[in-house]
Amino acid sequence: MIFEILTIFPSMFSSPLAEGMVGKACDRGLIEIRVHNIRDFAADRHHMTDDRPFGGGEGMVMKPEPIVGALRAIQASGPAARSILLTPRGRMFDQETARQLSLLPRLVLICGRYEGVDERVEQYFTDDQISIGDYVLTGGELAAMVVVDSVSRLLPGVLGNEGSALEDSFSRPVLEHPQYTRPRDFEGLSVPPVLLCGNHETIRRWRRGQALHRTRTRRPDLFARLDLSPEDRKLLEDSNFGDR
Ligand code: 9D3
Repeated sequence: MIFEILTIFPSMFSSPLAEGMVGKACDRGLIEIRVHNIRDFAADRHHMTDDRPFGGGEGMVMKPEPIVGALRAIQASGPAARSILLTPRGRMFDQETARQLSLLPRLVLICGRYEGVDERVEQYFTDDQISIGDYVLTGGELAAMVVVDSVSRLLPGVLGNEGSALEDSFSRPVLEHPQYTRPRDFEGLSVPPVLLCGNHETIRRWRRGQALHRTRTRRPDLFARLDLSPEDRKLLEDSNFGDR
């Protein structure tokens, strides 16, 4: 899959996308991340990418010409690409959107800065608008990295373990059970003895109970939508969750 990123801060993308699983996926040619500087597509003498808002008001707005110029250059350079504007006014990004995007051959991510992008870009030159959550960032760059990261790990061959992407929470709407590793005693804090008992069925039930309990207390919104099995109900009733 090819990601085409439009930004006025290209260097923001070098390290985060060069490390870990995404970096490995680039090395192995499973994904390609092409970062384009919007400033390179500004035709004026000063390579201006922003200007004052018509009608007055605080801050600056990103000009349409450089962004649309970059979009046209990208569209001419290969197969049709879906273009998405990262904006606080977009629909909220979620795992289902990540899954849908992972089916595309090429994706353009446009990162806004300042107060935003000229409305005509959003309306006439992008296919979709996405926000990553209800909090205020300084621009779309971090949001674009979130999209690249979450979409990349869904692509065939990117995760070592092909099954684990499907198993993650938010694919199934239940939070994960707690995890422990060595040492068995960390500064007087012990590992739940059930995990050392060796009975896989007992461990499976304990984990399921923990996962359901956590979902109920931390994410009541997800819990309300769960379709609980008779065993699930029994686990929630019978277990003693020493609540923190
Ligand atoms: C005063 C109104 N602000 C909207 C909440 C203006 C504004 C703030 C921050 C306009 C743009 C930005 C920069 N943010 C993004 O470009 C952005 C974003 C975000 O701030 N939160 C969550 N997702 C995203 S995606 C792009």
